[in-house]
Amino acid sequence: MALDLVIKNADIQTASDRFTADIGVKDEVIVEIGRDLDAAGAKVIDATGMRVVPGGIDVHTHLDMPFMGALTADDFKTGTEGAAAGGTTCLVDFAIQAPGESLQTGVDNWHKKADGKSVIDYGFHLIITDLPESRVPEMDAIVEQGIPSFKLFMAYKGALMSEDDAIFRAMRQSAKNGGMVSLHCENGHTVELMVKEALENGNTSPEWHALTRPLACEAEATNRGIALAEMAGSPLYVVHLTAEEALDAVRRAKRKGLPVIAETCPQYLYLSHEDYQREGFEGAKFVMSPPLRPKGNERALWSGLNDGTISTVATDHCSFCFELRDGSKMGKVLGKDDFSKIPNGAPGIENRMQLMWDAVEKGKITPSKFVELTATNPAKIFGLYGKKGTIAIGFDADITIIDPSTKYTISAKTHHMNVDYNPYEGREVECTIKEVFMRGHHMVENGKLSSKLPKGQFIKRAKYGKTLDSKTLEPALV
Ligand code: DUC
Ligand code: ZN
Ligand code: ZN
Repeated sequence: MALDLVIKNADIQTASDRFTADIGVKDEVIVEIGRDLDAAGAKVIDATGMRVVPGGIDVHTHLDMPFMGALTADDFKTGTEGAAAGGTTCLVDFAIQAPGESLQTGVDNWHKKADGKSVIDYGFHLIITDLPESRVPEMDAIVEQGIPSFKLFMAYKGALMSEDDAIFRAMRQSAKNGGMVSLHCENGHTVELMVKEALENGNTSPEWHALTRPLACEAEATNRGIALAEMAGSPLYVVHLTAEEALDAVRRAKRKGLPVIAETCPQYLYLSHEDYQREGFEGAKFVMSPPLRPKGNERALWSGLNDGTISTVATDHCSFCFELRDGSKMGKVLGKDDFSKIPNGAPGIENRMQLMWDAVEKGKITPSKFVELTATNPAKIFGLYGKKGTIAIGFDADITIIDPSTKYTISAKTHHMNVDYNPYEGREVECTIKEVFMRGHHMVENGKLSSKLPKGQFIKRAKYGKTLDSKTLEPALV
């Protein structure tokens, strides 16, 4: 068979194996893996000295999202260009049902935002903000459209927050229709109260964002969310887990055999509460929810990654510029005199793979764990496996080639995201993203984002516990 692309001498790393072979690609799919493949007429990349891993899958992004009176700086074009530059070839973004709106309207709006703009393949979760009993059956149609995951917020009272009864309804319906509920676990009632008191006492600086959302605020909500899912008999995905006490709750649930899955993000592994104490208003760059945690907490998260309590590393990419841009209301400076008005969120879509491979180089995780966390588990948990999530015959040719011998310094001056700062500014990582292919399309060439980028496709994902080729997954895998 005449191949379109051959990656020669690839030191291939999957979640379970490492071996050296050539990878042959035809019509966007991996069709051969073996020694000395016939490359006549094909584009040839020699990967000698590199590490070859599955393209990253980021299952937690917020692109083109209106929030807290602002709009994220990255839309589906700039956000996915950043993703591609950083070795991520597929993402699952959060569509939003606004209060009073049907679930379908939320999904339709997100298709309009992404269609024709995304340069990598994508799927959606749906954020539910308004779920009276009468609306519950609408969830079934969303699952059937290949959107089998929903997110509900236990925080952001008066905006995104759902009460326990709505969460419980969503979980019970998911248990029936093959969907899964994700939860943002923070107690929105205590946050509201503590924020009000802080402001009344004249405490307005960014650090107070974290002081009003302590570790126990997340742990309480995580425990409650797990109990609700247990009552509903449904799986639960805990997004952006940060607190050691919340991790303990997930560990206990897993020990009981409950299908509770946890995600964390690089910011909670690499940054800390001390970043809120930077000079002037700089701390605003790190205002996100849950907040960054005191130094030392990250040790528990690394343990959680290594012992399997945490299954995925996603970004929660939610980029707001620091300064106001072109008179628009995008900036963190909206909260200059009141931390509660700082748009919550930080960029990271471009840096996840580098930061996590840096952890491989520093011995914090193994190369197979890297693949598991950044691609294989996300694919399995969110119904992409069979098409995405590993390097194997029949899978999309989503391939990232990492150069572990060249260091890279992260900076807003060189990143591709449309945001005027980078929370990891100046950090050196022990690798560069050298080549990236998405369905065989060459997106990063010798470390540079290509000027000819492909169109990403919406991926209809499989239901919870299934793969796209209709196989059933072992619950133990996640
Ligand atoms: N947390 C953020 O920091 N931003 C968006 C939503 C969220 O949960
Ligand atoms: Zn969240
Ligand atoms: Zn989020």
